[in-house]
Amino acid sequence: PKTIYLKDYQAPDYWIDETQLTFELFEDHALVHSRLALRLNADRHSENALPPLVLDGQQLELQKVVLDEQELTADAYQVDSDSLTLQPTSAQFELALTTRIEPQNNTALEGLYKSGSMFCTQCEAEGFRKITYYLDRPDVMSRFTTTVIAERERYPVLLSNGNPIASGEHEGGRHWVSWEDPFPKPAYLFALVAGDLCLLQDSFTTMSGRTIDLRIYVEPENRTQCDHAMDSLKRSMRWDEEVYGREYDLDIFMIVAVNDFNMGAMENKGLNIFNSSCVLAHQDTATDMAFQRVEAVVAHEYFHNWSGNRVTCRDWFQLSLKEGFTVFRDSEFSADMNSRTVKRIEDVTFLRANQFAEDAGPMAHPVRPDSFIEISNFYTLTVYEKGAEVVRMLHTLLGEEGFRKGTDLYFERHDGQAVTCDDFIKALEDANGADFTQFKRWYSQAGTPRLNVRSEYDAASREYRLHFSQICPPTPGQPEKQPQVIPVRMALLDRDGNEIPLQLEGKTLGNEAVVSITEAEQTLVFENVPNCPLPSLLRGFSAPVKLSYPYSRDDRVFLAKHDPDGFNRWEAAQGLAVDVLQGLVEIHRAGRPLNLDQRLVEVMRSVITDAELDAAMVAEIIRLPSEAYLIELADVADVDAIHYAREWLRRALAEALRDEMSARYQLLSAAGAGAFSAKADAMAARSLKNSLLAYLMLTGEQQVVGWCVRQFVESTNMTDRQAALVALVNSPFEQQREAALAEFAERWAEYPLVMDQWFSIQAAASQPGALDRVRKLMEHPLFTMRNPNKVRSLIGAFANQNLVNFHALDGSGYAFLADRIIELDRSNPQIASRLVTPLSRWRKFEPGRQELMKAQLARILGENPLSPDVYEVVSKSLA
Ligand code: LEU
Repeated sequence: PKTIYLKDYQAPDYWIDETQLTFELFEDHALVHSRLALRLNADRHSENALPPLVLDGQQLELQKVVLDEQELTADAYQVDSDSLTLQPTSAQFELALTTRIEPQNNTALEGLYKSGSMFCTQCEAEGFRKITYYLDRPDVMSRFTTTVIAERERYPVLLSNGNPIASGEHEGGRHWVSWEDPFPKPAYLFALVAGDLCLLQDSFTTMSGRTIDLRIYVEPENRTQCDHAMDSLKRSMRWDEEVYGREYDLDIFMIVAVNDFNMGAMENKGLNIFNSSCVLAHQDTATDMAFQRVEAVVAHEYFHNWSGNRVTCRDWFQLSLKEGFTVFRDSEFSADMNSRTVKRIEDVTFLRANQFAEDAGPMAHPVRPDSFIEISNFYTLTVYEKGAEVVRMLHTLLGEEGFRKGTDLYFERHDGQAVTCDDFIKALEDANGADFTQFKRWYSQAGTPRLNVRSEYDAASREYRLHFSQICPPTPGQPEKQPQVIPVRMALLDRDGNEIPLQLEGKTLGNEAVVSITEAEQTLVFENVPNCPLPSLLRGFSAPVKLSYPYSRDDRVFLAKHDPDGFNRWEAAQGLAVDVLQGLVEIHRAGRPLNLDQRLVEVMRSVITDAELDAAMVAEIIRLPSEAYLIELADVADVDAIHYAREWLRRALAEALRDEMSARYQLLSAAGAGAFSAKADAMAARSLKNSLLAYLMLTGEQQVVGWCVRQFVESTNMTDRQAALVALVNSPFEQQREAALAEFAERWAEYPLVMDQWFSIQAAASQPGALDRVRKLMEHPLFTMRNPNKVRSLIGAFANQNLVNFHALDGSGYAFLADRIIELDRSNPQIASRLVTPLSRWRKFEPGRQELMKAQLARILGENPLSPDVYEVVSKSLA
């Protein structure tokens, strides 16, 4: 496999101004006819020396090549496994091709494939080349017209990008529809759908008064589960007008839900295609978390219409240009729709447990990578989530208004273009007279910077000094790093928890300020500070760094109770819990008995009994840091000790706070017993109630088991029902557990997304014997390795969430995962490659486990054939 480098980027030799496609769909094959209007890229070549035309194409059967109405014989072009090459004779010409493909056999789910009985496409990043020969690169933007022809009976609905312009009947029960997309786009945004789908329809009036036809297409049985997605779409459209001034541009906007999909969803122009898990939501079948995910993903794909489609990426190294920006946009949307602080806590928790681990592992790469073998491997947490953090920092540095000026200029300047991350930054700079030269290191340097802070107070001069030092650890290919710009949102608190007005080097800054740390070592001197304060640093997680300040546990308790900033109150409580847990891990490893720090109990007690505090915040505060996060924080992680200590602490807290927890649980149960509501406060109440239930179940009291079973049986929504099931599955009450699992499976057998949950709850349950259970579940009639959601819910949940069992000392978890990766690589390399992640983290563990994990990686690497996808991740993991 070949490595591709950003530094080798060259503009294309030819442009494609027009692309006309005709698809003839049959059960055992499809014919793709294309007609391309090509033009020499005169900036790169002269008409006197026309370069050969090299079109990308894979797994295609080429049937016909016609150059300017002349059919070419086979000696006039060359075909290999990745391309079609021919020699043009003029600077402007038309090329017509016919290729034959077999969508029904496309198990990789890239290009044109079948999901159940429908045809659909997934072209990003490089799937279009599996449909027809083309310049399959994002800087080639073309106007597409598409005609789809299929049997009317089986495929009454025929969709593609843009607006429908004509339709008609053919002989033999076949029909056709033509679509025209007036906006030039790269091939990765192409989409086609053919199926027997039903429709939820609505409309939206844009800020300029245009009426947009909104459509969500799903399989008939899912028709009642689309309202939330439609509502989310309308709110997204309004939000993008209000916050970014962006109006929708076509007359119609469509979403299609498919069951077999490698990722979450895809922003194809005017025709978004979604994993059904990111569209369908009804209280009977979807949890509150699923509702929020649908809202976020619908928004994300919709926002891409501007940040991605109207302005797209020049090359795939710039992926974060559209993804980082769009994740930032969707997370701000979710923050505006729900609780801003809680959304931030969720995002930060996710980032620290997962992206930080990626940044510390063998696949660490900058937000804008320098090289890759397989671009599919770079749809990563770094490109998406860290990329969004980078945009968030720019927003923090420029402020709301300055940022908006910058994005206005960006959209105006680059509309219809394929651009780079540098162009984005340049627009922000130009609109604000800012200089982000140093800031851009966030795009080029991998790794999570550490920001160490010390303080000093001088009572005589009333000066308070904060000494900052930053260091970014080496990552593959980057042994040394330069200092980055780290915006620190902060305040200083007095002994009552009040903010002290900030005076920094002669300037008065207000009670809260954003200071930029730009040097490896830097000291800030605050003046007129009456008493030694306690700093509240990195509020709202204003930079994706690992902050360390020598807070004592008492300081953390104080901040958890008194910091006026909600995010940092949570952060202080988390920090306390991390500190307590890390202490317990050490005590357990030393073979000494564990004891409970009462300060943590008090913090928990005070929030559980605080009826004023947002219930969702309480739920966040009492949730202990995850095992994954504790592993990430450790130099060498002792998985068993971490699991033991965390479970011990959960039980100890449940016992210590039994009365408070059960009182609040019962109050919340009674209050939630009425009609279902999907409003934020109702969701918050369920979230807290269910966290409390999980704790209370650890006491092992019969009475609590009774509550749990009752909640399982009586609840009228999936959130409560599933929470009760999780609590039972993780309990020692075998009879109740098995009964609940059986009843659940029987009741929801017809609902694939609900059954995904059923699989994943069992795969993640940490009791011994989990691997046997997972193996048995693989035999379940509803399980299939062909459906990515099923693979994620069983294999993925086991390897990523069931850490004690996955890391079993005999290596059985590793061998099992390697077998699945090898098996999947033959049908779906993208999904196989994603499953490698847990094994790639071998450096985190002790030598025994390291050897076992490496042995499995080596076994995978020895497979022949091996996809470039899996090859890249495995070989880099072993390097
Ligand atoms: N662009 C998609 C997204 O919105 C990802 C794609 C690979 C399906 O995240």
